[in-house]
Amino acid sequence: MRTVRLRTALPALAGAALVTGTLLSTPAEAAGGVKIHHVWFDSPGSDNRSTKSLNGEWVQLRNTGRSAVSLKGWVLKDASNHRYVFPDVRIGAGKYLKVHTGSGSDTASDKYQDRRAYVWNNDRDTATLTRASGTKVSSCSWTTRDPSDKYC
Ligand SMILES: [Ca+2]
Repeated sequence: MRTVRLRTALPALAGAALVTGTLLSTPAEAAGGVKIHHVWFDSPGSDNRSTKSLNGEWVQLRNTGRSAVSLKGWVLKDASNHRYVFPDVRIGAGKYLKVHTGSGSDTASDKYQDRRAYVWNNDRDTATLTRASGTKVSSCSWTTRDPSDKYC
């Protein structure tokens, strides 16, 4: 009985592997290469809500894939569901993108949430990145055991 099940399961597994292999070249699979790379959750100095201090708090994404990925509509959120929705921006293969909490002018490598309050808790929190569809792509958690920042 067991042998029969294995024999029938193997071709199915091989088929699944083939399908996965085929999908590797699609944009959906390439999107899997985007990760939360580094989070600076406790900005330097006192938390005085100055623009400089707010922007000293950031999340850096990295595209580890081999093709550019559009982040349009993707969401970066904390454990309390404070959400940042990405504009129509692409992250190139092997490139980094930093999302600052405070105000500023967006560039190719730096985006600004334009907030007047901190988002990433200093004691513990989780940053989560999802696609526009809501599918989770990456997350990063920290506690007071970590210093002011965390590599994920
Ligand atoms: Ca903070």
